[in-house]
Amino acid sequence: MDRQTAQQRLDQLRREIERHNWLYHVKDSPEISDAQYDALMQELLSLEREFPDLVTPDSPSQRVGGEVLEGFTAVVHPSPMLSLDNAFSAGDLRAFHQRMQRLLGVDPAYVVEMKIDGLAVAVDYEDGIFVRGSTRGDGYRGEDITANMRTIKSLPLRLKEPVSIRVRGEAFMPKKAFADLNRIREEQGQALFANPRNAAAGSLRQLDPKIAASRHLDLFVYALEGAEAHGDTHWQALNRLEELGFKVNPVRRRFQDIEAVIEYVETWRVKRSELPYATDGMVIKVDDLALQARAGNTVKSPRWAIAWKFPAQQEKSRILDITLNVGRTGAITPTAELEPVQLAGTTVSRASLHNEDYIRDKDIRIGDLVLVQKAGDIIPEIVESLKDHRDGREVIWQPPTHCPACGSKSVRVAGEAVRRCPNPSCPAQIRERVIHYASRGAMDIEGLGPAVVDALFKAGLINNVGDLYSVKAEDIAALERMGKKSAANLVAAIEKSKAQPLERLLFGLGIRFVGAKAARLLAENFGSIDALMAASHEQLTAVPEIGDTIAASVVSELADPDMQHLIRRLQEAGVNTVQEQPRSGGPLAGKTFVLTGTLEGLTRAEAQKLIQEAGGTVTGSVSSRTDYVVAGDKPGSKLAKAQALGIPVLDKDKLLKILSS
Ligand code: 3BD
Repeated sequence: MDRQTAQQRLDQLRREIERHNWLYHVKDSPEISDAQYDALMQELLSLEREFPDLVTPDSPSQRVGGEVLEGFTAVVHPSPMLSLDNAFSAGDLRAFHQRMQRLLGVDPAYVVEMKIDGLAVAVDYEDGIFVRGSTRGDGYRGEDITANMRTIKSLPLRLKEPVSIRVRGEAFMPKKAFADLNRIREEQGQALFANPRNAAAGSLRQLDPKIAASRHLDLFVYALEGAEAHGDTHWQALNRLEELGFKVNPVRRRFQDIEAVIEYVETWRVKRSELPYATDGMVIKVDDLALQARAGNTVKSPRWAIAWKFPAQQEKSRILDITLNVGRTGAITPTAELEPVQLAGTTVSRASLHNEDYIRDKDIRIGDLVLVQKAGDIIPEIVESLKDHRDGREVIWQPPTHCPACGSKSVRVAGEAVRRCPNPSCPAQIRERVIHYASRGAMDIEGLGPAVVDALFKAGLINNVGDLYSVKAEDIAALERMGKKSAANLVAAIEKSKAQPLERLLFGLGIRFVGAKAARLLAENFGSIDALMAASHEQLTAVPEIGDTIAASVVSELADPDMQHLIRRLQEAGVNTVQEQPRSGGPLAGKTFVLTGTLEGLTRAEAQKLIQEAGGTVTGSVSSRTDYVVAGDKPGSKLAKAQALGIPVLDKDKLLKILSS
């Protein structure tokens, strides 16, 4: 076949395959058999093998999963992906409606949609071709997951019209795909996903798109950015999205009356378990786009929409025992060991009881029949003891006088709810500290989870965090269930963690009250661990958002000889303890910014972070050395000064544009 004929045939095949794909995965009404579909696909693949330079990104052949990525690239959202306010009762919905009436001066019509319990994503099309998929991330910045999104069969790679649009939706794993996946993982001895949402999120975070392709993900879209260009209402936008080839949830209705909305969400509370996908509520949106604009947004969420959360599912179970856990800060937490029950799709056999006051206030006893629920449908908790079911054999639990791990006398500091083990060398605390150090948000050492940490302890290969960097591959390989390969991988992962940014190390050290955010602020403001160790209480509290509690904890823990010894050992091992300078290669490298006024949907700290991550510097006052002034609502004198000096002034949209360029 000559090139030109091949090109024509390829075009034809792609259109045809995508149409059948759409018929099958979106419309749910296939016109050809699987065998016929396969034959078309085989022809496409063989032609593309013959003419590899004619392969296009929107070819259905690209859905099977392309090359393995090295990592995900960050993407800045052109306009922030806001969150949703929550309503938990009919009363909350009525209050929402009254707010709308007051704000808008009319009785607005509402669109009600299912709230899919998946992962919020955005998809971009240029001239009708799918070009990018991204996660919501923190709303301002997400990750580029184009390759994984392409594997979702209901996602159109080419729209029915050549429009350039951004669409938001929820990627999810259907219940059946989730059950199948977990069954296979169980057979293969792999960790199970707790729920379909985690499974969907985990699948979209795979660097190998072939894995994502094997996970049978799906996508419902629910928002068209710049919908005004396509009609007057959200309802029209949804229909327009359907026309363009997207999968829009058919469970959607328009109402004039809030009482009818309440009735509708109530019917779905009961019926939702029949749906083939997990939902955590319904979303109520003002239909008219002009009214939406009039209602506007808060920094966090649009005022014109609200999520009605389905109440948590509850089951009864019995407390078989109350056991103790010692955390990395020595906190001794009681846990209820439960008779296993099925709850919202998973088996629950434990629930945290938090502390002794919680147990006493709820009068929870060993042997009690209890009501268990999943908060946010993930973490199980005990709602109450069913006291009518007691037969007198229940046992009142006594708080531990000693640490269950090391036997030290436990202490309860006045004003604190928890009881603690005061011994910093307590093996249970050290275990938790190592697990925390290696965890995702901290040094992110892949393969160093609780089971491996336990094995390393048991074999005497480590006694604390500081030992990690001298563990040898051959010693690990000698452990049970650890091959040569996984030992080498683990050592490589430990080695790689040496280069982690200072903020991760600070978080990983597990200083009390220093969470990920405080760690970042400290790293940015002090620049190195040595500088931080030399910092006084006053210097610490001079950092905005660092209060007395954090400052006191940092000063006292960093002054501890064991901590100082650990930090020295980490430095000697080559662990990075200084803050990386702003990326010199960033798009804003060398540029100085000043912020003034409030930016809609973006706090000052967030704007500053985005600029710094792009290599720019943010200063407090305008001078001739300022390159740009970013002005929001109610700008101060800085704007006037910028104008006087002829310094370019950006609004929020322009800033986001530069950042995403
Ligand atoms: C759904 C925002 C608006 C466009 C903002 C009104 C918060 C997750 O099915 N509409 C839906 C669904 C989610 C939505 C909007 N409509 N925002 C919607 C949504 N039918 N799940 N979400 N999101 C999506 C979020 N995600 C993670 C963390 C915080 N917020």
